[in-house]
Amino acid sequence: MRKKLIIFLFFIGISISGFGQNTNDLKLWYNTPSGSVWENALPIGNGFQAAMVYGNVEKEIFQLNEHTVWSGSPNRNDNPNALGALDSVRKLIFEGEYKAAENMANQRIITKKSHGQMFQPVGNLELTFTGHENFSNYYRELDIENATTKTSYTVDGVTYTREAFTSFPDRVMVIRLSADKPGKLSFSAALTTQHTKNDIKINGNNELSLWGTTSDHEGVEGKVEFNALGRIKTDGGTITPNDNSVEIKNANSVTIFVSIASNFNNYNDISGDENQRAKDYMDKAFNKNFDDMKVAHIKAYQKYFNRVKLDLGSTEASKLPTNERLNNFRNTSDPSFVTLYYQFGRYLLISSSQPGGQPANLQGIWNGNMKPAWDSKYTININTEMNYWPAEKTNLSEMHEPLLKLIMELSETGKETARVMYGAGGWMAHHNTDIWRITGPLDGSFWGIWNGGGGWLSQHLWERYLYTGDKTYLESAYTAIKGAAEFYADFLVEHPTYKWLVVAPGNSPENAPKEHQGASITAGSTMDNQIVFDVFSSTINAAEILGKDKAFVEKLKTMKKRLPPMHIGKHNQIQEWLDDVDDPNDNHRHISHLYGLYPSNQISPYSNPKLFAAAKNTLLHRGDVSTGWSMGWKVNWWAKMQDGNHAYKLIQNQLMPLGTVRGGGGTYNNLFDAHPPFQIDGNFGCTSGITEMIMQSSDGAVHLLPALPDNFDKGTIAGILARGGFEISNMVWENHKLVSVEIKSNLGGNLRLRTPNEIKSKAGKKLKNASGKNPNGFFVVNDIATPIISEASNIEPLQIKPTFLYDLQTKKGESYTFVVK
Ligand code: FUC
Repeated sequence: MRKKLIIFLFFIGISISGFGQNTNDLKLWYNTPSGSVWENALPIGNGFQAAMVYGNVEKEIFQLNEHTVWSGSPNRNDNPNALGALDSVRKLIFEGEYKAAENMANQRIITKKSHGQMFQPVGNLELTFTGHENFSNYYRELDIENATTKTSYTVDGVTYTREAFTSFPDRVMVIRLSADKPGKLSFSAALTTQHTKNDIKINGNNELSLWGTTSDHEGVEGKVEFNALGRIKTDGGTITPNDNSVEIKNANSVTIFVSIASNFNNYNDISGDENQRAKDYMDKAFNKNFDDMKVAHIKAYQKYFNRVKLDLGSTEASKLPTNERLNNFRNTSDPSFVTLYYQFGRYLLISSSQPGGQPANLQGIWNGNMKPAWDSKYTININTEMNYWPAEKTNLSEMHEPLLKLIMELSETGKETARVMYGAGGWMAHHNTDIWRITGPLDGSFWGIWNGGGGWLSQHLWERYLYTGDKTYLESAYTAIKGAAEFYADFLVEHPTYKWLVVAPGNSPENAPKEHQGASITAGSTMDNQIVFDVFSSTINAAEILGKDKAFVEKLKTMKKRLPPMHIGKHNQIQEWLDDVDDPNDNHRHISHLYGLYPSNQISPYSNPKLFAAAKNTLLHRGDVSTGWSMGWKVNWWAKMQDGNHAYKLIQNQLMPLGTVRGGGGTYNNLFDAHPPFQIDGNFGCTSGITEMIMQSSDGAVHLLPALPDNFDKGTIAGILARGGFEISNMVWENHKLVSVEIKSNLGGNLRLRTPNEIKSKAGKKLKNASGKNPNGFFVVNDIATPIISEASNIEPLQIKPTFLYDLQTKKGESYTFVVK
C-alpha cells in the first residue's frame, strides 16, 4: 500500500512542501500522449540539434531539427533601383501622397529577389511498438531542471520507460528505452523526411541514415545538405536491418544515438562535409555510457539554468498535470505556474541558442513544417529582439552570443545594402533577415519599407556591455555600433515642414493611420526617432568610453539635437506619428512608439512624468487582447508602468489555452506561446517581463520590486542581473515589502538602489540617500528633448508609489546585504 502511494505521488508529481522551488515545480507533465498534435510534444535541444518528443506509445515520434537546415543558399536581396527612387518617394511622403509613395516603394524599393528563406525540419525518428495499443499508467514529462524527457507506461504487466535528451557536451540526442522485465523490448526504428531530395538507407545492421537537401525557395536554389544518423546499441535481443528501418527484438534495453550535421559553415560558405561531421559526432559519442552522458549533460545545462532561482510560493493547484494547470490558471491561484513558465523561458533559450550556433528564430529551433509561418525566420521589427530580452537579465549572457554574432554579420552584409540602396555609409537592415543574413526590404512596402532593423539590433551590442562591463568586447563591437549611426547620419533628411531630421521613408512597424490612405510609409515615425536617438546615444557613449572618433561624436551630438521630440497628442497619448492621427480605438498588436518605454528607457516616471502618463493612455487605448508576443511585450510595459496587477493580468491572458479569448493568442499544452501559430517570442517576452516586475535597472538605478502584483505578495529570487554587473544574489519579500536583499558587485562602482520601503545595511548602518545623476556610467540615462504637448491635451502626471533611493559605493567582487528598516 505504502509503496503504491509513493509511486502514485511520483506519478502525479505531487509537491510535498507548500513553499520552496521543489523539483516537481520544474516539470511539464501529462497523463496523455501527444497524438498527432505537434504543440503537445515536448521540446529538447542543445542549440545545434533539437527534437519534439511526442511520447506516443505505439508510434513514438522524435521530430528532428538542426539549426542550419534552411532553404536556399548564400544570396543577397538588395534592390539597387531604390537609390534612383529615393528622392521621389520622399517628395511624395512630404506632400502627403502616402499611397503614391507606397506604390512607388513597392515598385522600386522592395526587393525583386528573395523575400527570405525558411527554417526547415530534418525529418522524424519513428519508433513503432506493435501490440502496445492497450496501455495503462501513462506518464510523460519534460524536466526543465535537468533538460531531459521521460515517457512511461505499462502493457501486459511490463512497464516501459523512454528517456531522451540532446546532450550539450556530446552534440547528439540520446534515447534510452527500457522495460522492467528482461527481453521485453521489441520495436522497429526508421528515419523519415518530408524533403523530396533525400536518400534514406541503413548502414551495416544498426545505423539509420537520412541524407537530404533543403528546398528551393523564392528563386534561390536549396543547397544546404544535411545528414542525420541514428545508431542503435542493444542490450540483449536481436537487431535486423530492413530496407529503410531496423527491427529490434526481445532486447532488455536499447540506446539510440542521433547525430545531425549539415554542410553549412557560415552565411557565405556551405562547403562543409555533412556526412563526415555527422559521423564524427556519432563516433565520439557512441561508445559512451548513457548514465555518464546524462550526468555530463545535466552538469553542462545546469551551469546556466541553476544561476537563477525563483520562488513565488505554491498551492494545491500546482499538483495537476500541466495542461490542466493551463486550463485553470486564469481562475485559480497557482503562483508556481508562473515560476514554471518563467523558468521554461530560460530553458528554451539555453536549448535553442548556444555559442557557435544560430540564434533562436521565430520558433526557436523547433519546427516541423516544410513551409513554416513567416518562414520561421528572423523578424527584426520586434520578434528577434524579444527573443533575447531575457538573455542578460536572467543571467544567460552566453546565450546572447548567437544573436550578437548575427548582428556582427549583418553589419557586414548590411553595408552593401546601405550603399547600394540608399547611398549611405555604415550598415542597415530592414524588417527581416534569415540565415543568409539578407538585409534588403521584403514582403511589400507596408511591412518591408521599415529600415530600423539594424539600428534596433545594434542596441543589443551596447546592452551586452552595460551588463558585463567588458571593454574588450565593446571594442570588438564598436565598429558595428558606430556603423548603425553612420547609416542614419547619412540617411536622415530634413523634414520640410518641421525642420527636424527624420527617417524617410520609414514606418511605425506594420501599422498605418487612417489619414494616410492606408499606407504605412511615413517620415519620422516615433519609433524610428526613438531608435535613431538610441543609436546616436550609444555610439557617443561607446566612443567616449573607448576614446575614439571625437569629430564624429560632435557631429552626432549636433544631429541628435535635431531629432523630433516625442509628442503627446490630443487623446493624451504618445503619438505614433509626427501628426496627431492616432485612433484611440486602434488595438493593433504592435505598439512600436512604446519602444521608448521598453526596451528603451526614454520614457521615465522620474524624468518625464507626463510622457509616462501618456504612455499609460496609449497602453489603455490599445487594450490587452493581442497576439502572443504582443502580450509578452505588454507584460514588460505594465511592469515599467509599475502596475504589477495589470502586468499579471497580461500573464493570465497569455497563459490561457489558445482560443479562450477571441482574437487573442494564448498558450499551447506544451507551454509554447501561441501568436497563433506557435512563435517563441511570446515565451521569451513574458520571461523578461516577469523579471521586470521583480527588478528593473534601466532608469538610473537598480529598482527592486517595482511592480509586484497582489498575487506575488511574498517570494524569493536569486541570480538575476542588473546593469553595471550587479547580481541580485538573493532577495526576499513578504507582504509586498522588501525584507532582505544581497547584491554582489561584479564591477564595483556606485550602487544606486530604489526600494519600495526603507532599508538599512545588515549591520544596521543607515544608508546614504541618493541625489543627482547616478555617477555610475552603466546607468546612464540619455536626456531626451522636451516633449511637445498638444494644445488639446490635458495630460497630468500619474500618482506613482513612493520609493526610497540610496547610493552605496561598492567594491568589485564584494557582496552587500540590506534588510528592512
Ligand atoms: C510581425 C508581426 C506578426 C508576426 C510576424 C512574424 O510581422 O506583426 O504578428 O509576429 O512578425
